[in-house]
Amino acid sequence: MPSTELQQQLLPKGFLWGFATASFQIEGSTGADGRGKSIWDDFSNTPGKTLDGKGGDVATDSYRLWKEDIQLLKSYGVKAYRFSLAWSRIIPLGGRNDPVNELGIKFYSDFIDELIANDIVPFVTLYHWDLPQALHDRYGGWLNKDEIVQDYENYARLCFTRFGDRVKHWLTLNEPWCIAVLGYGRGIFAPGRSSDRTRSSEGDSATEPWLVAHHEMLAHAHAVKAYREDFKALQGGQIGITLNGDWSMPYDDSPENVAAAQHARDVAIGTDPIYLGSYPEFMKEMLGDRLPEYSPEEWAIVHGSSDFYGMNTYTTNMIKAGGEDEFQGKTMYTFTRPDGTQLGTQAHSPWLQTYPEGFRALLNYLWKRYQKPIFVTENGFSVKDEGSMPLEQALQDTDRVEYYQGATQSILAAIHEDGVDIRSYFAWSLLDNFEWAEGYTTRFGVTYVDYETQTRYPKASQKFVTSVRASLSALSLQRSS
Ligand code: GBH
Repeated sequence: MPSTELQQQLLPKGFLWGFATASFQIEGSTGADGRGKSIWDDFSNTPGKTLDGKGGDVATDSYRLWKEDIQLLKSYGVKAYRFSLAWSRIIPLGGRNDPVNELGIKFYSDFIDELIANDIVPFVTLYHWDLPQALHDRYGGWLNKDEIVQDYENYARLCFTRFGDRVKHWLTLNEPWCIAVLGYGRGIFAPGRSSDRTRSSEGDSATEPWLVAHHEMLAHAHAVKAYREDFKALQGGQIGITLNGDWSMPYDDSPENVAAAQHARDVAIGTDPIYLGSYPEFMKEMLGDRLPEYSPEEWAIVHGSSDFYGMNTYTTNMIKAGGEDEFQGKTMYTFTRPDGTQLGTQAHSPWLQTYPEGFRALLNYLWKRYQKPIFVTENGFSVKDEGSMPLEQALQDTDRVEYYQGATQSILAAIHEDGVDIRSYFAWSLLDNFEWAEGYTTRFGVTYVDYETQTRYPKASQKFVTSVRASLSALSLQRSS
């Protein structure tokens, strides 16, 4: 192979690739070993809240099958595994004066040891949406700034103390936009608050999501401050936040739509406070006095509170100006081009189409705007109707293979042709699992889960991802030796 071509095949040294999951989506065993309820427990079992009426009581049964899951990861040859801790297993009632559950700590401690024994780097999310129910009941959870910031920091400190000798990669919060907007605005995720009274008897979609987002930023920033001041020197890890951010592309080149694409990004990927120390002008205009202000002391903690740029990204939207949806920056999203064709291959999830060029564009945008190393912490695809296919057919997940092919090319091009500093790639997900409001109807795994028997079957996409990564890593090794 000519050397330039070889060069383009390489992954940077130390690049972490693997799969991601989240506690509530896989663990099940919601009553085991002293775990307290999370806000998703009852919500997911409430009729009408999930598409198939199923909740997270069993999920992929991974609390019991954890050793099997680690063997699966091992057999896939991964370097790293991104998973989340269930706060209510560790502190069942959640608060800073509530009892700690040693059985919950032991579960995650053993899990981390077993990953390391199998040469898999643990990449840990502290919070992937499963707030202890007791904190919601006690003081309104994320709506209560003083309480949640202190309780979250206390929980984070406990995790650093008990796991930080072995965990060197921390994510504070997964997708704060989803927590705020889907949980307190659209009301489709727990705790399901919204102004829409057909959904919820309480809530105010005009104010609560922005308050929740503000409190999330502060909770995150206080946890990072605690880590940097009291743990980092000894433990030597990195800590940051991870955000959902899909690429937005103007629908056409009219000036309104070009401006709208930036507005969509300002709201959906609203990370300027953390990385630039200010709000985007557009958010100030759109929200006026509904946009919560940080005090100078708070700005000092929030600005710079992430060691890297953590990014979950799935798709690209074409953006038209107009409409009243503040959560999209008063723009309209579409996958239909002006000539009537579709942007890419439609997934089972209505919000998702394949468009690898958008992934590359997003990587470039983030690198130029924020100048931080990028950790891609989620990226994946749900094949249309996979949940209702016979097993043999579901295992031939060609659309997902093509999605990962495109993503791999985009990552390599961004690294080698565009000079973007990318440090990880985690495919979502290791397993089909509880897909929140969509229940089990939507499957994102590279491993098929038969929920009747909890048997795992590798799909074609797993074989693709594993073989492409294996050859890239082998080349990288040859080169560095
Ligand atoms: C991730 O979010 C989650 O981190 C993960 O837990 C989940 O399983 C995975 O995606 C697959 O869904 O039309 O207003 O309802 C991805 C980011 C942002 C994608 C919100 C869906 C729907 C917006 N998500 N989006 S809306």
